Amino acid sequence: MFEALGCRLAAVGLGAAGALALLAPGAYAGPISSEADCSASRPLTQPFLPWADLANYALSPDGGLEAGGKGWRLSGGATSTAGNEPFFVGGSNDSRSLHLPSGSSATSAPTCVGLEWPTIRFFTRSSGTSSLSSLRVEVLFESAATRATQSLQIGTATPGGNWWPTPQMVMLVNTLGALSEDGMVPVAFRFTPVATGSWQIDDLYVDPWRGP
Ligand SMILES: [Ca+2]
Repeated sequence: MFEALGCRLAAVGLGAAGALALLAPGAYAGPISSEADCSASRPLTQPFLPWADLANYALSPDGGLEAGGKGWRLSGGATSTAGNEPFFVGGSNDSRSLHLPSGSSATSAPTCVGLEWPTIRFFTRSSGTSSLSSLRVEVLFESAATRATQSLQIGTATPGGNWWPTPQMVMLVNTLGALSEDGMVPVAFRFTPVATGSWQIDDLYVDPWRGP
């Protein structure tokens, strides 16, 4: 079964790479790629081990908002706020998270992903939501041809009053790394509340797909 699933995922990945290649051929050159440091060292931890997720993850740049949202682009009232997710997976002294009121949007500091960096995972909680509410999650990347920023929705977080990790979200854009010289694609992640309610997110991690 796992072999079949693996083949299917590989087929999906290659299909996505082919489709996305039409959007972003060649080298990257735009605001996301100019701010992303693809050579930065990224220590690996297992932040989701308490939820039976054995994968190693790297924290996205200021993914825990402990630097006040350094490198993030915040609009519509999104702001770094006091209060950490209660599991303190990033460190026992962590004290901040990201507040996203209805009508706001936040784009993470740029980072780099490649074929071996397929998913992201983070923590959320929400309040004042309705059955129509959700948090839209997109990956942003650039077309070398036009330098325009492209977006692709990669997941949706569902409302919940208590802090909890999201499911892993497969970004697909990482497959474009196969087309670049260093194997990496500069990306950023955008979070947007849909319908009523406000959200908090914390500890945005990227999975480098390496075993524990
Ligand atoms: Ca934090």
